[in-house]
Amino acid sequence: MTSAAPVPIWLDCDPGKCQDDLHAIILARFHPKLKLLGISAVHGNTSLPNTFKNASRILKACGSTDVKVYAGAEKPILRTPENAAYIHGETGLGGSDLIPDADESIMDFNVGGVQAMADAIINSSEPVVLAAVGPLTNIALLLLTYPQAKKNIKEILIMGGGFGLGNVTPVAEFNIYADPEACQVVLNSGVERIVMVPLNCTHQSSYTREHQEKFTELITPINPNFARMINELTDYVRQKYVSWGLDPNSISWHDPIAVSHCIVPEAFEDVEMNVTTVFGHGVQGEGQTIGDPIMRHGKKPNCVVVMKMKDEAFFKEMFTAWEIAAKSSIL
Ligand SMILES: [Ca+2]
Repeated sequence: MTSAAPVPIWLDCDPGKCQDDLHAIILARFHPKLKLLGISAVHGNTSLPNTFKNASRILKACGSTDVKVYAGAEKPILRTPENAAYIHGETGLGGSDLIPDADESIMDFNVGGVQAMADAIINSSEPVVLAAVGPLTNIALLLLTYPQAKKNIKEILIMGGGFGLGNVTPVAEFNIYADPEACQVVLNSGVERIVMVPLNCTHQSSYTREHQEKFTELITPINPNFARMINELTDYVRQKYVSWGLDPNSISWHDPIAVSHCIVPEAFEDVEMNVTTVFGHGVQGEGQTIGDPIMRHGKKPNCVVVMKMKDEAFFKEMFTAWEIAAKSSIL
């Protein structure tokens, strides 16, 4: 019996201080059910020059040289970037001296991230999963500039939003809050399938110390330096959680959880909704996502919102990718 061909995926991300983009890159690049076409970086967790470099550093550490990284938007559509505090030197990918410097041979300086994404989607022989795990600026620009790409998008898979909860304000999640206008453009785009994986879902998963012990046991014999790098980066995040007043034993790897939805959709519970974003600068609740599952006043669903997940199903796929990345790693 032959297994199905891997699904083409494009990853738009903002690798920086929370490390979850790193694991999304590992999952998208190494999971056998996916074929990563390229990565576009966007402003977000840190400045664009940093997210662009960080994506290449992660691929380099994992021994991947055949997937290119492109730079997308450095700013949100109508507002200043959220990362201003991080532009002065801090790369946003701290905690381990094993992570290599940026590799310019896998960074494309000639083609912009939005154009590269459009080319990859339009030229793909199979519809592409477009996974967005940072602010949605690049995705909005893609849909406005290259509407012909829409018909070859299998789904837009978004890590973002929160329904009744947030992580920047009581009601707004970071990726949406950083560019709510872009989110509304995406929701209005008419793309047939948009899947939103909000905090309500990702908070149901924790990378506990027990998971980390299992990681160390499994990955160290394959590649001790790779295991050490990931553990050092994880410990750095656990310290950040303490400084933010959060439980360091309950890290949520939000971004790879969203990516895993296209690998094991059966591990998630999806609800069709009409979703809108509160946009406009300085308005009450800006960046909030509002979901209407009842579709009042004749509204149509424009989004699948993922409200529940099976934690262990996600980690099974993540461990598969970690093992393959550890074997491939140059560390
Ligand atoms: Ca991210």
